[in-house]
Parts: sequence; C-alpha cells; structure tokens
Amino acid sequence: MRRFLPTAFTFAGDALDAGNAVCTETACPECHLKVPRLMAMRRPVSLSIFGSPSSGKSYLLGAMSHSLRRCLAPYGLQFDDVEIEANANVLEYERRIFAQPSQDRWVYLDKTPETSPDLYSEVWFGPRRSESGAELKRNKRVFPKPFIYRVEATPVHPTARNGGDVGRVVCLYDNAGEHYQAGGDEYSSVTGHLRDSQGLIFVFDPTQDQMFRACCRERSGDRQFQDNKVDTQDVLYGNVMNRILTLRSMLPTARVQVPMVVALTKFDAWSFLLGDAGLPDVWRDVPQPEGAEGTLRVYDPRVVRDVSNACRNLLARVAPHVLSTIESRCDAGGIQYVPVSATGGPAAGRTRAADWPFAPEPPPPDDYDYFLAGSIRPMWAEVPMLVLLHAAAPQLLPAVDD
Ligand SMILES: Nc1nc2c(ncn2[C@@H]2O[C@H](COP(=O)(O)OP(=O)(O)OP(=O)(O)O)[C@@H](O)[C@H]2O)c(=O)[nH]1
Ligand SMILES: [Mg+2]
Repeated sequence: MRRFLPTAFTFAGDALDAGNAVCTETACPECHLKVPRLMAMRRPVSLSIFGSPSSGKSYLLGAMSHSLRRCLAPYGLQFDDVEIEANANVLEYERRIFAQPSQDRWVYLDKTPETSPDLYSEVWFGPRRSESGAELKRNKRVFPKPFIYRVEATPVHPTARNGGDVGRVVCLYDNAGEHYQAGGDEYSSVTGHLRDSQGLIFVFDPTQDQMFRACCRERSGDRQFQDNKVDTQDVLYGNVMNRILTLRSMLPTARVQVPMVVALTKFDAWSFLLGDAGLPDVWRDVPQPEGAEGTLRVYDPRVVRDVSNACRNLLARVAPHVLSTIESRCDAGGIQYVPVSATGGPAAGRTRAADWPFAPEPPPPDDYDYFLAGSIRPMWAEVPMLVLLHAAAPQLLPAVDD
C-alpha cells in the first residue's frame, strides 16, 4: 500500500487516494508504520516494561492482559485491543497460557527473540546498501511493536453522567531482556520508548538474585532456585536508568521522575518470605454516587501501599544492595513494590520433545519449563497496570481518596 498525504476527502472525512478509493487506515508521516486511527482521538498512556532475560516478562504480560479483560468491568471500564493485529503476540501468550482445551495440557511460552518481524519493525531511513553492496546499518532503525489497548468508560463510570472524555489508549512496550543489557541497543531504537514513557514496570525476579536464592533454596521446591540462571538485575536497572536520562536530555546526576512499579515476579516461589498470608483484594465495592442503584468498584491504593511497604522491608532485609540501587536512581516517592505471579505455582516439569503428549501439535523445543493448564492461577498480575493507570490517568480508574 502507498503512504500519501491526502488532499481529497469524502463528505464523511475519509481520505481519497489517487484512484478515488476511500482510505481509512493511517500511518506515521516519519517512519510510515501503520498507526491505529484511534491514536489521534484518545490520549495515549505509554508504559514500558523491562527486566533481565527470563525474569518473567512475557508470562506476566499474558497474565496481566488476561486479568485486565476480566477485572475492569465492575470499575465501569471496558478494556480491549485497539487492533487484533497489533496485539497478536500478547493474544498468543494469553491463548497459550489460558485457552488450552483441557486442564492437563502443557503450557509454556517461548523466549522473546531479540530480532523478529513479529515483534519489531525495521525501517530504512535512506538507502539500504552502499554502492559497493555493503549494508548501511546506520540508516536502519528498529522499533518494537507496542501492544495497544483501549480503555473506555462505560455508562456506570462516575464520569459518564457529566460526559467527561476519560478514555485512553494504553501502549505497552516489551523487549527481549538482552536489549537492556550493555550494548543491546546498538544501531537501533528498540528501547527509544523509554523517552516518552509515563510509567515503568521493572520486572525483578527474586529467583535470579543471589541473596534471595540463599534465603529460599532450603524452603522452596521451585527448580528455578536450583538452576544456574543468575543475573545482575541491578546492573541492568542502572543501565535502563542511564538510558532514560540520556534519552530525556537530563544530567547523569538527576533522578528519574517517572512512576515505577517494581514487579517482584514468581511470588508463588517466595511468598513464605512475606508470611504466606496471601494477597488482599485491591478494590472495594461502594454504593453508586448520588443515590443511583447498585455498587461501583473502586481501586484502593492504600492496600497496594501496605503490601509495597512490606515488600520494601523484605528487600531491605534480604537484598539491601538492590533496594539502594533502585532508590538512588529513581524518585522513591513514585515507586511501588508489587508482588506478582503469572502462574500461581511452580513449573510442572521441563519439556522434552520425545515426551510431548499432544500428538498432532508440533512438539516444543527441549528444556522449557512447562506448567499444567489447570493449575494456572495468576496473583495480582493486573495490579502493576492498575497502579500506573491510577498515576498516569487518575480520572480513568475510580479510586478511593488516598
Ligand atoms: N514459579 C513461577 N515461574 C514463572 C512465573 N512466570 C514465569 N516463570 C518462569 O520464568 C521463565 C521465564 O519467563 P518468561 O516470561 O519467558 O521471561 P522473559 O522475561 O519474557 O524472558 P525473555 O523473553 O528472555 O526476556 C519461564 O520459563 C517460567 O518457567 C511465575 O509466575 N511463577
Ligand atoms: Mg519474553
């Protein structure tokens, strides 16, 4: 399809192309990538999720969007995809984790690749090859494809009566963990979204931290405490904070002032460190205002803050170096520590193509942890998003006063 600046329009306002056909799709004038039309009509909230490889980002994203689709209706909000095509990847995560035909199915997600046309768009600004035929890498930019959600108020939303326009488009950027490691962003803009991000989710995986592992190895059966995946997540975090400051033209001594959720993943594997009490509901049902019938669900930020304080104390005790790294680079007032579990329990085993029980399907690659479909129960997977929506678009999510 050709991109063009329209000069002729129908009476309804749609563009006409050179052949007089009606065009309804829109694209960015700079990079020519497709941009959903809704982006011009609703204010966007742009969020970035980052964490080391295998920290649980993809599982969390799948569980988060699955939970959000279900939990937002009582708040008077409708949550869905702006375009199925743009969200194909996260829909695939959701399908694989939650839409298996039977309870005993094996569930696993592939590692997010560092390059893939499904996840990133390559754009050439200028010629692709020099006269000698060499690829001109400096002309290439790689953009991650965001997941784009639409959050709209329904008639029971508190603003519905006065006709307020609170609807938002949420753009969520996910990368392979490697892009945030030193040198992972060479020649491209894969992490350029950090410049405009209105909220950050730092996925911190306690099972990859030396100090947490020492505390948990005896008491947890999760095999992730035994394997040899250990990552210096604080180094990756520092690297991301540096990139944010550079991209925003701030001094290296400045603190990042963006609301941030530190998502402590795989909570099922270390919940005993918080006392095994389970996680409370983050909402309350209150009577509808002005005597209208029924109840309205409101988000209670105090519940999250209490749990966040407990997690912060835990970090201070078990991994003080992590806590001080986090709070020395980002404004501590805007940080919430949120325990999350995408699966609600440990992996059931490790895949081996030879043992794959579902004959007609292609067997998975060897050595992925798999879960059983029937045992997946996410915990607080939607909370990081609620926290950031509450911070970035306070009108949107009905909440009790702080
Ligand atoms: N116990 C437990 N394990 C989890 C959970 N979520 C993810 N995992 C495990 O963590 C591993 C990595 O998860 P991914 O979501 O693929 O990690 P990622 O951060 O997307 O990794 P990259 O794509 O490599 O950047 C998976 O193989 C799962 O076995 C959870 O909630 N609980
Ligand atoms: Mg991933």
